[in-house]
Amino acid sequence: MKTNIRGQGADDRRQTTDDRCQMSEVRGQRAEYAPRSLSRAKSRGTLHALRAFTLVELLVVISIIALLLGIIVPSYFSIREKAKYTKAKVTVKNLETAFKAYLDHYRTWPSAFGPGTAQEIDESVVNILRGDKIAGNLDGIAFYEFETTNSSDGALDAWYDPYNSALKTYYWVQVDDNYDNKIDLAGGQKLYRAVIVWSPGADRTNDYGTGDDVKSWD
Ligand SMILES: [Ca+2]
Ligand SMILES: [Ca+2]
Repeated sequence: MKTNIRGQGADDRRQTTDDRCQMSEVRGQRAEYAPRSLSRAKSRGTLHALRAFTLVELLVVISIIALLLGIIVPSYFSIREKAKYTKAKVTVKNLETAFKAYLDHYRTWPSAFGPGTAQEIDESVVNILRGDKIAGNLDGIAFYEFETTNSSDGALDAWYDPYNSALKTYYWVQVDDNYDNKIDLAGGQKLYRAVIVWSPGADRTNDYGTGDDVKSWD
């Protein structure tokens, strides 16, 4: 009987232990649920905060991009204009050298190079300078290598717009056709040179060596 009582006591203690375990499980479940709920609440808050931050971040990024474009775009056009100026400057110098080489070889200017007034470097001049064996270059010497093989365009300058044929601008030349070692410019200025070459410049207007024209003689 005592044994039974003891056994019953042991059962009671086991039952109590089981109850504690169940309670612990419940607490554990609660403890488990509680952080999940909190986690979800936090997640919602974080998501909300994340969305708000993304919008702010987007505005900041847009502002930075606008600022950078404001710096880069003018720089790009400035660099492009400087590149065209440099190209024109090198070309007028090289063309002047080519005309001088022609004069050194033939000791005279052909009629195609103009009657002493400014003229565009057109097809007839290009054909002679590039080495066509024609009147004006019977030896067929190539004095200059032009970018284009289509001489009908003449010598298009650095500001020529290839996408707008209406904006064709050419290099210009004037030679000392009376061989007095002077070139009389349109404005009355005299230059002690055998030949000068220039580009109309960024305004695409021939200012006869003034304004923004790119000159071979300075
Ligand atoms: Ca002269
Ligand atoms: Ca000009």
